[in-house]
Amino acid sequence: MLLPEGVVIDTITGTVSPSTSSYVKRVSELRGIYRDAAALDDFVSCNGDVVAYEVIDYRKPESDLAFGTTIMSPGKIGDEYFMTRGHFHVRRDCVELYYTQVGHGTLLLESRDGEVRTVDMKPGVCAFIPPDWAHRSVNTGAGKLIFVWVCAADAGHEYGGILERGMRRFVVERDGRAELVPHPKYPA
Ligand code: M6P
Ligand code: ZN
Repeated sequence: MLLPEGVVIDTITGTVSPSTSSYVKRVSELRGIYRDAAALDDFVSCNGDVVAYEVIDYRKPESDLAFGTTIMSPGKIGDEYFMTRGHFHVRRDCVELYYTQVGHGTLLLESRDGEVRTVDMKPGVCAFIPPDWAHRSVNTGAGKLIFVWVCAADAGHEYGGILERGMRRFVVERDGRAELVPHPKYPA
């Protein structure tokens, strides 16, 4: 039987206690998502293969909800900010919530038919991710971006399309500010 439990999410570091699993993604593992592969190689030779983000899960067998945190380092590959891979959910009826605790970012969303939206990520904002919208978090701030996510435990991640063709916008730094730039394959 599942028992009630108070799970502590540290308001500063984003650690989850107790958690059930976690993983990190290092810059070198994210090669395919950045438009400038040479900038990625330069980054790794100058800074080492640093952790771009960490995902910590609380998920219990028999529970239909999962939650956890994502802790994103600040950084850029060329002019593109550190970001997650981006995915649709395999289950097309599943929503997800992202509640930002620390930092500043852009949540980039894209529907199956190519509509693009963003939600500003800053402390106190709970982003609603509707069913069947791809989502990618981009850390546009100078420090860590930490958010709590909640979704159906069996939502599943669909990465293929995004990885192959990219999202329709890049989030880049221009004159010290985050700006959206259309992907050349998909003019705005
Ligand atoms: C959020 C959630 C996770 C996801 C993670 C990283 O924390 O949506 O389910 O895995 O972001 O995003 P991605 O898997 O796209 O790299
Ligand atoms: Zn998701």
